[in-house]
Amino acid sequence: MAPRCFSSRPGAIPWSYACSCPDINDHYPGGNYPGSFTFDDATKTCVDATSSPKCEYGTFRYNGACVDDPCFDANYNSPCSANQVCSAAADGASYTCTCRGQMVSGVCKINPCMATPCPVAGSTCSPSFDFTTQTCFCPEGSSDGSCAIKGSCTGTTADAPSFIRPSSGSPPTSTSAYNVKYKTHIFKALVSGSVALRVDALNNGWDTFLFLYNAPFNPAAQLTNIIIGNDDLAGAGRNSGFTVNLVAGNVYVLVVTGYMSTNSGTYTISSNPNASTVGICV
Ligand SMILES: [Ca+2]
Repeated sequence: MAPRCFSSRPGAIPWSYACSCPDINDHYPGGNYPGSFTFDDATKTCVDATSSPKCEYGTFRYNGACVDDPCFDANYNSPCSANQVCSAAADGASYTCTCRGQMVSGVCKINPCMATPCPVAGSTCSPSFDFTTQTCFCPEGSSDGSCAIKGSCTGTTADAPSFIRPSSGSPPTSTSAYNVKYKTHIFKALVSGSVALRVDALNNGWDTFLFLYNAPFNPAAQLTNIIIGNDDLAGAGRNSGFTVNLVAGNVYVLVVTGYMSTNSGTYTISSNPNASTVGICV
């Protein structure tokens, strides 16, 4: 292991830097290394001088000898993947990697709600299915515009991504043959009970399709968490809608899409009770 200054901070003398050594206990078995690494300015190394032999950081004592710390490679990098914690075996012969967050499709990811909590006290956080984004919901009655997505009840699918939409049903049990552009509207219900939801096309009467999911919605697992899907609401032409029982405090995702790939455009969402009462588009 090469000598190394692990972290530096401005020293008392201008243009000077003081070096410090990391704590080995974050990956030492049991988290209780019988020693302490300190920076030796003469040799520019982190050395455990509290006992014999004096092991240089990157090694640690085992049975009276210094053994290589398996949680470092030659460049002091961890052998584990991002967001994983390395734990060394007591004899330095092996190591284990543990995900600090949650495995998503075989990749260790940190819940964004843990990494970046919602900024407003009392708000609730909902991560996306793949842990790449989060949505903050304001405390009921809050008017802080930075807290929640203030989605308009109008939107467009024209510039949206596509997914293989499910078929209609309550709940739908199969996917369709159509790859269709979609837009999501995530909301936390403010009321419990029966709510009528619908979407109406605004331009050229394009053929809409509407789904409701329990959050989170995953376009690659489009039958997971699905509650209901509808093509044409009775009496509403080719517009879509349904009546569902919502539970106050639960987070839902409305997915506006079209019947087939050529069906996209602008739309408006409405509900009864009205959208602001239900918690949609607030
Ligand atoms: Ca339709």
